[in-house]
Parts: sequence; C-alpha cells; structure tokens
Amino acid sequence: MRSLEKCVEDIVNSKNIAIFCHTTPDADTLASAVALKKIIKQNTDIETNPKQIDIFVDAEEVGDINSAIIKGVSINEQNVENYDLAISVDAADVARLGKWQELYQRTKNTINIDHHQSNTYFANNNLVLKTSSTCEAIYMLAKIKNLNMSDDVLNLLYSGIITDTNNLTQGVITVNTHKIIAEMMLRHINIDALKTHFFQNNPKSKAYLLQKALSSLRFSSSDRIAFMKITKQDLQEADASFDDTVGIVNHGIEIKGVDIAILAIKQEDNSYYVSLRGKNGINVSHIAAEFGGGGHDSMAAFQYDRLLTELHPLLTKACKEELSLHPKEELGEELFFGDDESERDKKEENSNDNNK
Ligand SMILES: [Mn+2]
Repeated sequence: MRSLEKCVEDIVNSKNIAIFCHTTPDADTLASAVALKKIIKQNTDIETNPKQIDIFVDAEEVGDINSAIIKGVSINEQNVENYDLAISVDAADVARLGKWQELYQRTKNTINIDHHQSNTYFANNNLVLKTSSTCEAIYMLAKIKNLNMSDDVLNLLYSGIITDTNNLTQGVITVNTHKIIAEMMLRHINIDALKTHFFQNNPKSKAYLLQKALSSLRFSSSDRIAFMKITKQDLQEADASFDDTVGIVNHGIEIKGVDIAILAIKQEDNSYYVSLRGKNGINVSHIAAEFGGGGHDSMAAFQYDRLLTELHPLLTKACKEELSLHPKEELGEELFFGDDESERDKKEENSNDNNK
C-alpha cells in the first residue's frame, strides 16, 4: 500500500505534526487523534527525532462521556506557527474541520485518515478504508507497519470501534473488526468498563431529551419511515447539549417495520442536523447525499439551513425513492435461525430407514 508507506515516511520525517478532529467531535475522531499521537510517540526515538504533535478540535466543549478520551491531553494549543504535516482523522470532507480548516489547508503536506464512503479525498495522501471506524483503520495501519501500541492505545481504539457501531450492532462491521477485537482482547482492554462508560452512562438530561424526541415520533409511508425532531426548546428544557442527541435516532430504527429513521435536531445557528438510519438494505447515505451530506449505507447525516417545513416534502420524496428500490413484500420475514431440529429429525429418520 503505497500511500501507507508515504504516510509513515512523512510522519517519521516531520518535526511538527498537527492532528485534526472533526467538528461536533464524537468518540471516534477524538480517540483516533489521541491514539495516533500516542502511536507516533511510542514508535519514535525522541532523543534523535524529537517531535511536536498538537491536536486540534473545533468544539466549544466536549461532553462528559467523550471528555474522558482527551483527559490530560492538551487540545488546541498551537505550539508552532506552521506545521510540517497535517493529519485529519474521521473527517469526510475538509469543511468538517471547522475553524481549523484554514490551518490544515495551509500546511504543505496533508494526510486524511478516514472511513466514510463519502470522503472527498481532500488531502495530498488519502487513507480512506472501509472499516467500522477511523480507530479501526488506525489499528490496521499500525499493525501492517508492525508498530507498538500500548494498552492505552488499544483501549482508545476499541472505544472508537464500539461507539461508531453502537456497540457492534450497526455500521460497517467486518471479519476484520471482530479479528481486531479478538487481538485486543488477547492483550488488555477494559471491555466491561468501556461498555459501561459509553453505553450505560447517560446523563439524566439525555433521558429527558429522549422523552421529548419520542413524543415527536411520527410514522409515514405505511409506517416504513419514523420521524422525530428535537427543538431548541427541547434542548433547553431537558438541560441537554448536542452530545445528548447522539443515538436517539436509533430508537426509530429499532421499531418493527421501520426501514428509515430520521431525527432532525435544531442547532444553535437555526440550521438542522439531520441524522438518518436505515435497515433491510435501505441506503440512507444516498438520501443524505441529496442534501449535501454523507455517511455509510445504514447510518448517515446532513445539515439543512432552511425551515423544517421546507425540508419535509423534499426529504419524504428522497426517502420514498429509496424505499421504492426495496418494496416491502421483498423484505418478508426471514427465518434467521433455520429449523435445525426438524432437519435433524428428518436426517435421523432417513438414516434409521437406511439402517433397516
Ligand atoms: Mn467515525
């Protein structure tokens, strides 16, 4: 993989490196940045090859749960005027770097490590892998190059994998994902503690926000679309932040018969962040792309600057087009588990017959 060779070469040869997360940072982008910094440090002889590595995130604040990832790590401290190398992690396009986009783009050498299919290949060197998360991509890249990864790093990378897949239930989960987790488990990762931290640790504000989102739940297209919204007033009344909105859309897609779940969140600047989930082969990244967004087949998102009343008919039309590609009758109730017992009985009967 030529681009990986070049990536490692550039990291080795750069003295000042800046790592960039995306705006509204999630666990994957934060953990990728911190893990990457640690991997570089753990595999560099600081005596002969000293390095300054700074991490940038355009965010007012990082919520309680994700702030554990960056605890003790300095963020947004620009120690040099110009960097030799800029690396973005988990950003599908350069605008996702927010206010740090300019610093990234004026750096002569840029690398883009990501896993979004909608990635725009905006860097000099683009390492876009079809993985569950950018954390999984970083693990693979480090593994191919036989780099050392401390237990700390494994815990960070595991955090990105489980959060981007809603604890291994959604998104791009491959044989590789499971293999990597097995390798991590053979080392040392705190699976129970991390599961509790990321999935059983919601602030009360999130529960109140969920209550409000669920009360807005509406169905359309023969109940194949579930729509929810969160208003600014909801956020205020629940004393919730944008972080608390993460995962709420899953409550829509978990409903029987629903193939597209939509959550529209009104943001501070009055634009909407629209989160989509799909199942039964529905590709919601196609829908998001129609509105300038992107993501993965089963999970995607986009921003919308105008009114919800304007968005509604457009979004409904886009969803219906996608649904028409997968008519309901084709998606009949599959038997997932087969019918082993009667199969076995039949075989036994047959073999008994043969023995007679
Ligand atoms: Mn990600």
